[in-house]
Amino acid sequence: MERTFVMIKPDGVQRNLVGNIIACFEKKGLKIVGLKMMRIPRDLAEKHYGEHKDKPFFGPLVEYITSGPVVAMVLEGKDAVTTVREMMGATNPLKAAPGTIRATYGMDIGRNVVHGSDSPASAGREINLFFSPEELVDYRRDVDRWIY
Ligand code: RTP
Ligand code: MG
Repeated sequence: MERTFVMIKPDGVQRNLVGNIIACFEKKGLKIVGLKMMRIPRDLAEKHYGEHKDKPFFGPLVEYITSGPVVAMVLEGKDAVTTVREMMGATNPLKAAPGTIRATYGMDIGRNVVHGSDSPASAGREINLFFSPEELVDYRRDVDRWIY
C-alpha cells in the first residue's frame, strides 16, 4: 500500500471544514495512519514548498500556509497519491472538476483548502518533513477486505 501526505490548509481549518474533508478521505476508503494539528514554522513551510522558491507566489504562499494552524495527515491505500490528487481537483478551484474538494469548497487559487503530495517521491519527502516515524501508526482494519 502507498502512503501520501495530506494537509488541511489554514483556510480549511478557519472555515470549519476539517471534519468534512477528513470524512471525504475516510469514506473513500483511505486509512489514516498519522494525524495532527500544528502551526507550521516558517522554515518548514519554506522547505515544504521549496520547489516554488523562485516563483512570484512563493512569498504569499509561505505567508498563507503559516498564517494559522493546519491539520497534517498521512493517508494509506492503493495508489493513495493519485487517489488524493484526483479527489482534491486542480490547483485552481475554478478549474477543478465538479465534486472535487477544491471545486466544492474553494474560490481562489491562493486559498485552495487542501494539500496532497504530487508524486510518491514527494510523499516520502513530505511525510519525513512533517512526521517522525513514531507518529505513524501501523494497524489493521477489518473493513479493508470490503474495500479491496
Ligand atoms: P499544493 O502543493 O498546495 O497541494 O498545490 P498543487 O500541487 O496543486 O499546486 P502547486 O503548483 O504545488 O502550487 C502550490 C500552491 O501555490 C499556490 N499557487 N499560486 N498564483 C499562482 O499562480 C499560484 N500557483 C500556485 C496554490 O495555493 C498552490 O496550492
Ligand atoms: Mg504541489
